[in-house]
Amino acid sequence: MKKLFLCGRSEAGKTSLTQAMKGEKLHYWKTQYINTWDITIDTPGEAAENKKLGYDLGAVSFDADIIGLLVAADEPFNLFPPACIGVTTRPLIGIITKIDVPGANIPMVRMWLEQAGCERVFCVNNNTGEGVQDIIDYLCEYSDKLSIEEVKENQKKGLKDWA
Ligand SMILES: Nc1nc2c(ncn2[C@@H]2O[C@H](COP(=O)(O)OP(=O)(O)OP(=O)(O)O)[C@@H](O)[C@H]2O)c(=O)[nH]1
Ligand SMILES: [Mg+2]
Repeated sequence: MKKLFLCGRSEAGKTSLTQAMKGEKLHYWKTQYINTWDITIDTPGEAAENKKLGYDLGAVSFDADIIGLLVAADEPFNLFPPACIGVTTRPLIGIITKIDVPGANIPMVRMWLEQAGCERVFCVNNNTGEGVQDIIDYLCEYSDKLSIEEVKENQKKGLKDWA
């Protein structure tokens, strides 16, 4: 299973998603610094909201296999500019959290994430666990290690080298 880097503004639901993916009961825990777990790298929202702290995110993201941009379904503005994919060397996915809240605008948030370059967009409710298994399945789709022959075969088919 690939490791997922979680990036998004404070309160977007990054820590809750980590807990939901681990099958833990949700318990609020403000992220103060970057935490590396077995399945995710959980970052503080402030790092994504501050240009200078954002450089840290860029560096640490290289420790993960997949970059996840999290946006809550009721966020009033978008933190991620179009074409974020251009500065990553990893597959980029979008995760829309809080799909259960009043005022959720999933089509708008999906559009933001697609414009950022996300190859897949997942919708989750961390409280109930809805949609969480889809992310786990996606992370398991990627084989852990590829031989050079497999990489070459993927290249012949026009697939990404790491797929
Ligand atoms: N209704 C609803 N609430 C959620 C969901 N996900 C997270 N929350 C709530 O949103 C609040 C913030 O969640 P966190 O997971 O701590 O957010 P975070 O992105 O880790 O925030 P920082 O650590 O500050 O960066 C908590 O009170 C969660 O219970 C969701 O899918 N639905
Ligand atoms: Mg957190």
